Amino acid sequence: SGNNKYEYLKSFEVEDKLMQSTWVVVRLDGRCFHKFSDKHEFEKPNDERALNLMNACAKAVLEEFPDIIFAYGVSDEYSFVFKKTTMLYNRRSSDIISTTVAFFTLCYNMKWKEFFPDKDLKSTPSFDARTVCYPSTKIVRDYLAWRQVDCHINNQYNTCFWMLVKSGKNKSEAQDEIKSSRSQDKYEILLKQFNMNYNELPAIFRKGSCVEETAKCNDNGQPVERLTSKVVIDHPDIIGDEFWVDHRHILKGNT
Ligand code: DGT
Ligand code: MG
Ligand code: MG
Ligand code: MG
Ligand code: MG
Repeated sequence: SGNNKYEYLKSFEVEDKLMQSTWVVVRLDGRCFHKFSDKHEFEKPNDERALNLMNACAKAVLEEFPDIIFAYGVSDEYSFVFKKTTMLYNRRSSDIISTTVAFFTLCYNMKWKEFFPDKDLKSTPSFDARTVCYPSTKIVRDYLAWRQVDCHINNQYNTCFWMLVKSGKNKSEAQDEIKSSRSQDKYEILLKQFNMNYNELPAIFRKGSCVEETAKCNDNGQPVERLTSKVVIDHPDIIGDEFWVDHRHILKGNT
C-alpha cells in the first residue's frame, strides 16, 4: 500500500520505443570538439592519433554490444548500426542512446593515454547522440554513403584550406581561394601548388573508418563460422556496391 500512491508517476514517462523491423542507427558526435581539438593541439586537418582513439572506442562498443553489426566514423562522429531485429532494452530509444554514448565516452577517457602518452587530458570530452530508424537496406546504405560523402567533401576542403594556410596565406585568403571551387578545382590546387595527389592520402582521412565483425561466409553470403570472428577496423569505400557484395552478411542474415 505504501507505494501505491506513487504508481501514477509512471504515467508521466513517455513511450520512446523505436519502430520494429528497422535498422537502428545511433550517431554520436563530439561536443564542442572544435575547442577540444585546439586545446589538445590536434594536428590539422587530420590527427591520426585522435582518429585511432575514436576507432578503438568504436571497436570496444561493438565488442560490448553484440547487436551492433556495423559502425562508420569520421572526424568526431560515429554511427552505430544495430541489427533490425534487436530487442535491446525493448528498443527503448533513451536506453539505447544513453548506454551506447556513455560506454563510448568512458572508453575515450580511459584509452586517452594509450593514444596520447605525451598529452594530459585537459578537459572532459563528451558526446551527444541520437537514434534514427531506417526501414530498408537501401536506405541504411544511403545513410552510410551520405556520411562518407560528407567525409570526402569536408576532408578535401580542409586539406586544401590547411595546405594554403601552412604555405603562408591567412585564413580568410585561403577561404576566399576555395570557397566557390569545385571538387576538381581543389584536386588541381593540391596537385599543382603542393605536388600532393589527394587520392594518395591515407584512406583513413579520405574514407573515414568502418568497424565490423568479420565472419567467414559461404557463396550465398551466409556466415558459416562465427567462433573465429573478431572486430576489425578498415577504410573501404562504402558508397559503391562492391563492399556490400563482399560483405553481404552485414545487412543480411538477420531478418
Ligand atoms: P558540436 O558538435 O556542435 O558540439 O561542435 P563541434 O565543435 O564538435 O563541431 P563539429 O562536430 O561540427 O566539428 C568537429 C570539430 O572537431 C571540427 O571543428 C574540427 C574538430 N576535429 C575533428 N577531428 C579533428 C582532427 O583530426 N584534427 C583537428 N585539428 N580537428 C579535428
Ligand atoms: Mg554535435
Ligand atoms: Mg562535434
Ligand atoms: Mg562532428
Ligand atoms: Mg537499469
